Amino acid sequence: MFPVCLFLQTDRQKQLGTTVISRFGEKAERISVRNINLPDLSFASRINKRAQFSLFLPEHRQIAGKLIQIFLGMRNLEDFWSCAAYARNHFNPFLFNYAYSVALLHREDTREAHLPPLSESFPDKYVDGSVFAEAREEANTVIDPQQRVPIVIPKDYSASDLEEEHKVAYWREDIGLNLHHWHWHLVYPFEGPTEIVNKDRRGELFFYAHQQIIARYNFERFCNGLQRVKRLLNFREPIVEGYFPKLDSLVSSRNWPARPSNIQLSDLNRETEGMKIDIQSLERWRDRIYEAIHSGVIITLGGQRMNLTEFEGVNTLGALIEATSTSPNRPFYGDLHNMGHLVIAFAHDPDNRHLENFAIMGDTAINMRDPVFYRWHSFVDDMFHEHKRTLQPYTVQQLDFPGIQIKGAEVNSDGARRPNEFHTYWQQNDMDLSRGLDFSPRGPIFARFTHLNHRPFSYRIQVENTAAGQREGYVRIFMAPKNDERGVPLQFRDQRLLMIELDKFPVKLNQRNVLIQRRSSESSVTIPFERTFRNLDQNRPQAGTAEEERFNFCGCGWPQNLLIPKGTAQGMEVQLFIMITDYTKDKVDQPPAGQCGKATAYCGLRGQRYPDKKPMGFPFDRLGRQGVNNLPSFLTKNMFVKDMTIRFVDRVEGPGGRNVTTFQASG
Ligand code: CUO
Repeated sequence: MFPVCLFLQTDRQKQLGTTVISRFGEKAERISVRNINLPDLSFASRINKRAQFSLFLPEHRQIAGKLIQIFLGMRNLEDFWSCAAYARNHFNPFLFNYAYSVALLHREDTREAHLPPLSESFPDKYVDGSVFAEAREEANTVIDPQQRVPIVIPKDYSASDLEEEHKVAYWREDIGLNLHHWHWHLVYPFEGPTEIVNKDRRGELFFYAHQQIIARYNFERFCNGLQRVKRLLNFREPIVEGYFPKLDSLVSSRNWPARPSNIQLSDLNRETEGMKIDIQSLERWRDRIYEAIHSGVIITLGGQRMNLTEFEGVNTLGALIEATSTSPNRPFYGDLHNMGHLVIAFAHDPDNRHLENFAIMGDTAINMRDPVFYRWHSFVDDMFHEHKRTLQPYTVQQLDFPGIQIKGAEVNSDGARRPNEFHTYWQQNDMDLSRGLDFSPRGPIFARFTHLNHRPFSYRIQVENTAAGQREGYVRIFMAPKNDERGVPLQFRDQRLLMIELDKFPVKLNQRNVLIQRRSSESSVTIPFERTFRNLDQNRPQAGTAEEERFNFCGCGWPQNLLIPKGTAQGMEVQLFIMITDYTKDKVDQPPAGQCGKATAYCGLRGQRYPDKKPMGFPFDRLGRQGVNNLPSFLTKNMFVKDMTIRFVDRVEGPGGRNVTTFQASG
């Protein structure tokens, strides 16, 4: 058993040698902490205990990187716990939580550790702030905790329909979505020991994971009658989209600031955070990166020329744009993506005259709630596409799988009368706030939230193999809207950027006619709802059992409930795209994936290489070859397109009982 939340039981003067509690609600466990000689951790106290923590702030990032290095360097588990217990008691809780979580995910001896979702430790980052006053009231009421009624969070609490952008707030504010993004950045820290920063194709995955966020967001916008998000290319133009998060903080001394509509970005000069950055610097870095893309050459720190090659180029660009500590030349190309987050996050108080904190754009745990996140990331995304547009389109030979032809495909949603329809609806679920409150209630206190969901479904794909011998195929499934904002069929050059990955898996093609069947729950993109919210499940298997092993939390993965966009009440027209490539060419030889090997598409594989040799986003990462104007003209025999609809029913399905956390597992 690994302590996930470390709570020192005794007072802080006793420091080490005391007892640590790992708390899972009622199931508290005591773990002895050894007396050890601690390394010098005083650097970590530079971040005030009550301050918000941001990975985008260079000072915070460096301190976190150092702390991670120390946690990873502890010789054995006991020493690691002892060191972590000290850090938990002495330093900023967000800093501690981040560094400890990254260490748990990367230490060999904590491979099986359970990492609780951040929504459990810090529920104030995920639910309407007004809930906590009610929670306090509930806690003070003398009733049996089992009889408590969940506090219902209204579906629309952050804005009204007067604000157009609010139409997609249900998606931006989805708890599982934000947890996925937080977890992605835990798996891929941009500062720390090189071996955990410089993972296999990390820069490329930064591009792809965020490209898919933008593609999915635009898809969702189409479902709600909105246009594609506009990239924030001009840093001096007012930002039309405002955002008022309604999040209170139980830990820090300030609540999350809002950003009014039409705010203008300004140069930052904030002594408190040691931040001095001009808009002009962002512009200079932007222009230098575009120049590198157009010339195909990067100038390294040592002054050498480095080509942006066909397959490695995107990875190098990722390190350069994000920017990670492995950027080939940070002084010259700067820290564009991270600093952009900060300049936007401080737009309401750039010189600290109001002593205000950064807004949620500065926190990877919650910044996907804010519309401006997508404007910024569309800009970042387009830089990668600009590079991809310089590459030769894939030839028919590169796309085809000779002898393999897809003859037909069908999707069946559970309980649906007709094939080829996805069905979406609202679902309610309860989350227990009690473990993350700043007081100790007796028993659980549930908040009930509403999220999008869809009926589970399955694919049936008919394949013909006319080649001699056995073949192994890699099935790639994507989906995109059929029409643009005006209802006009999308051109290939636009539709490819809206393609969202739904699944990818190997198959054996041993006979002439093969029927492939696959459930939505098997998707290589998602993790199940229960895993996103592990501790919401009261039926969680007993600790230490083999059953629990299977239930292990590996929280990086797109939330299953958002696998399918919302669609429309009339039935939105979409196109399902299926392709089979030669698995013997795409396969990466490595040991089979372990517990966390499911949601690999956006998260990669823990401790292993990305399990697909093709460029991420293939075959839609490049422009179409000559003559390809639309999806049908792009197809080779090993591809297939099926027109489908996504039908949304405006009905809320409840969790089914008071204080009972049940899951309508979505696929
Ligand atoms: Cu994930 Cu900007 O990289 O928030």
